[in-house]
Amino acid sequence: KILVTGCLGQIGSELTMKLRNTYGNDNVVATDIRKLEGNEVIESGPFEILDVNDGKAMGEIAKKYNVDSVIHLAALLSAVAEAKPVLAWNINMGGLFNALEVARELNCSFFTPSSIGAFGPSTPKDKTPQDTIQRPQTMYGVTKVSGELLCDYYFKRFGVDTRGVRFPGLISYKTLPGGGTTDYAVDIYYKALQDKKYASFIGEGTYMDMMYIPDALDAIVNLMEADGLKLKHRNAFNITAMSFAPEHVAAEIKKHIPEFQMTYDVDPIRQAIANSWPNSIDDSAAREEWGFNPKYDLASMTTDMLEKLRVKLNIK
Ligand code: VAH
Repeated sequence: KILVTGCLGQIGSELTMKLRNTYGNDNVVATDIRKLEGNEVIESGPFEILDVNDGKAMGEIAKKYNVDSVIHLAALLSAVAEAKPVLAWNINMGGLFNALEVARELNCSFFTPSSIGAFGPSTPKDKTPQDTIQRPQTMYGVTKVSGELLCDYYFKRFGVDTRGVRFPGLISYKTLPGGGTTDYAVDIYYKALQDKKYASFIGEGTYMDMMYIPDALDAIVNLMEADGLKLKHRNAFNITAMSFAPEHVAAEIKKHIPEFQMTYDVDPIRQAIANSWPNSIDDSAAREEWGFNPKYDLASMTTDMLEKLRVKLNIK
């Protein structure tokens, strides 16, 4: 049985459905701090309200359902974390600590995502290595690199089977963008269909690694099912599917919506965050150690995103 925290977030809302389709509805216990009536995640299997800062409640839910795997997704993303750094530390680190303690007490396997945000300005920016300097200067990055170290500690000190990936920007259509720096690459698809124009808050020429959500979900399942004895790394693996800048997404969208107009209205805070992150990362360790192999590139992602959003937004 799998316990998922943050089940209504960008990753959680789609991962929970994939896990339920794969392992059976009743084998995935979805939790989040809020309840969205009628949401498919709430309706399709066990759901519990859970504030991840309440370690006691998390332990009680884990014991009630006798879980043997914890997928901890509840966290604040980079831009929100920069606006509320104390809250971000408390949720991102307090929640993680509680989830690791539950996994230790109940001998669960454990997954939590890190991010390209775990790298900082002194990290090599092009083809960022799996093992390299990590001195992020955002609160989000501080919690991500601290989280990686804490998860490695729980593996080495207590034998908890912890695994993680450093996600690039994730692009999906089921949830609205939630306070990330890479979320311009989600916003743009909505606005292209709704307004046929978009003012990007990230500047031209700003390269960041990105991935379409189906590849992200496959990566989590494949890593969790991998043979632990073959893993030389654990927290956390660099993974990426593509690296692009805003003008590249705009050009790809134009192939579908020729009248689409892109302008720039750069947000200095999120631009500064983006500038501190890599342009492209090297994911050879993930490919070698557990067969990571993404399917979507910018062209196929754009075709699918526009198709799915036309249905969601009821736009011809
Ligand atoms: C963010 N989407 O922008 C998240 C992610 C690599 C980016 O961490 O904060």
